Amino acid sequence: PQPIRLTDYRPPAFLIETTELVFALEPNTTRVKARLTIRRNGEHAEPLVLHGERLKPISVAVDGKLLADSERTIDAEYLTVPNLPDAFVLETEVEIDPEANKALDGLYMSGGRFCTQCEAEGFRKITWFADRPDVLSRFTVRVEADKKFHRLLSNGNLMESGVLPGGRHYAVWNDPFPKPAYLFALVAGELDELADKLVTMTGRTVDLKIYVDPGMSDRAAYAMDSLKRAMKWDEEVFGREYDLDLFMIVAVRDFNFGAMENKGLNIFNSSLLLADPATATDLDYERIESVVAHEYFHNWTGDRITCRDWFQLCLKEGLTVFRDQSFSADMRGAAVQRIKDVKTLRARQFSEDQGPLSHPVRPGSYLKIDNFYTATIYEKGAEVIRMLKTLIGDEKFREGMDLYFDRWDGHATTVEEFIRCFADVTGEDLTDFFAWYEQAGTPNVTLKHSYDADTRILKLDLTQATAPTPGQPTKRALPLPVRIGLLDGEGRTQAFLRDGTALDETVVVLNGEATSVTFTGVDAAPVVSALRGFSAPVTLETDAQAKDRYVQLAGDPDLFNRWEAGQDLARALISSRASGRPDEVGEERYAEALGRGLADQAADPAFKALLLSLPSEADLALAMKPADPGAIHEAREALRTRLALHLEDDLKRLHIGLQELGEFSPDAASAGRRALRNATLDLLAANPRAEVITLADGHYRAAINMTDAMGGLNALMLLGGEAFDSALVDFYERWKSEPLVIDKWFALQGRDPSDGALGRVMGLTAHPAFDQTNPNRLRALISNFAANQAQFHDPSGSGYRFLADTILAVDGFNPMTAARLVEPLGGWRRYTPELGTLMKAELQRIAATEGLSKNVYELATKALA
Ligand code: HT7
Ligand code: ZN
Repeated sequence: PQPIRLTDYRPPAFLIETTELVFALEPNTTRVKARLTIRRNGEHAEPLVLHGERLKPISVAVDGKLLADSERTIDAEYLTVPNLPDAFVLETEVEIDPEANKALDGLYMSGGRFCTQCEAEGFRKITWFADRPDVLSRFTVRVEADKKFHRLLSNGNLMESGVLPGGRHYAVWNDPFPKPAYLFALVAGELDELADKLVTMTGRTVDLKIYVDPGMSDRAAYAMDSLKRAMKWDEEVFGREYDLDLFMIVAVRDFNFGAMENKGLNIFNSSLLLADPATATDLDYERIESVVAHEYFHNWTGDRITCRDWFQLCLKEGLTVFRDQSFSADMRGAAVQRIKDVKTLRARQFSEDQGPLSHPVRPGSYLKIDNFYTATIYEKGAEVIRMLKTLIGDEKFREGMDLYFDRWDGHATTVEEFIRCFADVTGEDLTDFFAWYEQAGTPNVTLKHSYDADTRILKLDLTQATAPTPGQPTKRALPLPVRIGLLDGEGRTQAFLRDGTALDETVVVLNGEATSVTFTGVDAAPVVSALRGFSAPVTLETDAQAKDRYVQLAGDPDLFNRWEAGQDLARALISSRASGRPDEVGEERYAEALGRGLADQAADPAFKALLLSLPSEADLALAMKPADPGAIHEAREALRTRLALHLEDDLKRLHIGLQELGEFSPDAASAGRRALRNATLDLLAANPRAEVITLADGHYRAAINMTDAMGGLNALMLLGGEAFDSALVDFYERWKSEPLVIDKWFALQGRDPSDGALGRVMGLTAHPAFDQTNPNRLRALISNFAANQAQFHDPSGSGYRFLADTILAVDGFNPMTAARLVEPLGGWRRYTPELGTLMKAELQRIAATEGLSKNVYELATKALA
């Protein structure tokens, strides 16, 4: 297959001004009629070429005249019509089979309902169309179906509805905003409605409706509350008001991704919408809040202003992640939110950047765009916006955003044009900054300090270098904002002078390969607190000593760096152990420092919970070259055991003291207390004894919400044995009619680090509740197993073989989801030669399989290159 390249971009040959669709819905034989008013774009004599896949042609007519077979060509990917006038009406009719569509792309059925997923290229499986984001059209959609499909929904405003002969009914929807086809949506089926209203900043009343499985509307209350908060926040922080009179969200069980921002009709994976205390954890609540906000924010950053082509994906995704992270920071506390965001960035994006699939935030080529919904586009894309804001300041950032909304509303645009708005409002040349979009890889920054007590001068020397990535052997220096503050030996903030100005904190811009900066008036030998708030997405090496890290861990006012100091210390201790040189004195000292952190009355419980959790095994594997997952697991567990022993009394005290007495509330403070209580139990489980088993079992059985039930079950899993087996049975029996809860049951077993995990996981694939056509269930078991470092990387290679077999099986019906499973094998070069060879062999087997989808082929071959 030939790659698609950014440099090959050409404006569309034809524009589609209006699109009228008529859907006659039937599960196996849906008829789709399209009436498109089309205009030639510029002077040329090219034929009209529309995308269309898996469509059964019924008819094609131009200006009312049916075309003979000889007047048009239809192949597996396109409809081509030559010799057309400059403006004309194209009418087509096709038949499709939604029930047979297990790829969940285009129009398909989920739980007996019709629904759509059109981003990125699903619309072409519904009808012939210019399925590219720069063709914006005004849509009118008539949906007809049997009355048992009670709700008939599409984008925009409801214009008309009524009854048809033969037990059928219809609804007509009009979306006044021109949109690309990827934002089209249709849903039909039996759904309950949760309704609310919101008065916007200009006093307009908007109807808000969330549609869910019958009987589930109570579980949409938190999503509705999140939506209203997000709408108000976007008005207050970005000045953006909702534009239609109706905003709808629908939850579906079968969905390849988290959610989708279709104009006025968002479609959500039910796991990111439905919540009540009994069935959802605090993490579910947190995600619901952030994803509801994310999809809503797309209304301006994605729908009103969209991407010119798919290479510009970060234009909407990176920016919208930045917006949802800012919203969550305002809702839940900036420091804790930032720590969680950086943990995600490191776990997903840094590992992507260290492997063969490393790519720039704006890639230059692809085979299947579905493969580029990556952590680099999303998470690193958000980091780039965050740095831009740090570099130009809050006010100029808002001015630039306002200009962007004014200038590009109603258009499809590019990342260059986005950055140009900030260059225009600041008068700065942002050419160097733009390189962040084009260069792949994680810069490594070094910082060295020298302090002269006599002159009270501190000199900081910073350098940066980025290792080569596939296709980019040489790298340039990028403009990097490094936020810095100073502490004294007691952990107190030290003021200093920079260019004569007294400061507590400053941003040093590393704008080349190396830079030096001098601070004067530094009274005492400083502890340098650098890269505060993780001000740039880099790895940082400093000349700080362990004693400096302890000063920071005890009281760096920058909570990100306080947490980071603990992680750095833990990383060093675990890697010493993993390489056979345990530092027992250091481990005791670390345990004591954590004990002081736990006792700090001023600290937020959510922060303490983060402090207690050690760097993940995947995170540690990134730092160990070559990575030995077995050794990392053992070393990390040994440190956990030491902490559990040393902190036993504190942990038990907290576990009792944090027990919830009142009613469940999903707010951040309550969630933080539950997180801390569950973290104490998790750590206690590292020192297995009958007493701890009783504690975990009691925790599980007394739980009155899902967060605590999962906390108890997780601890029992770590402890193993009969108590765990019986809790697993109990959990299944209790929740077997709740698919979202049973996903958790599968996920937990996928994560089980004890020996024999693969056999159990394979056994679970034969469980009556396992269904590989449902992405949530598939990922719950398989992706969690592939992230289970100790067991997936079993030296026999059986874990790799199992994953490859699963990828090949799923590729037969859902290539997009199959491709997302390839990534755990992609990092084969980072592991010990024995493991790497076995991983590579499975990738080779996948790549050599006949009939592979483009999705899996692209990732497997790139991983091997
Ligand atoms: N913009 C949405 C992306 C998405 C998607 C992409 C590929 C295949 C299926 C998909 N479903 C949704 C979601 C978002 O980022 O907001
Ligand atoms: Zn998005």
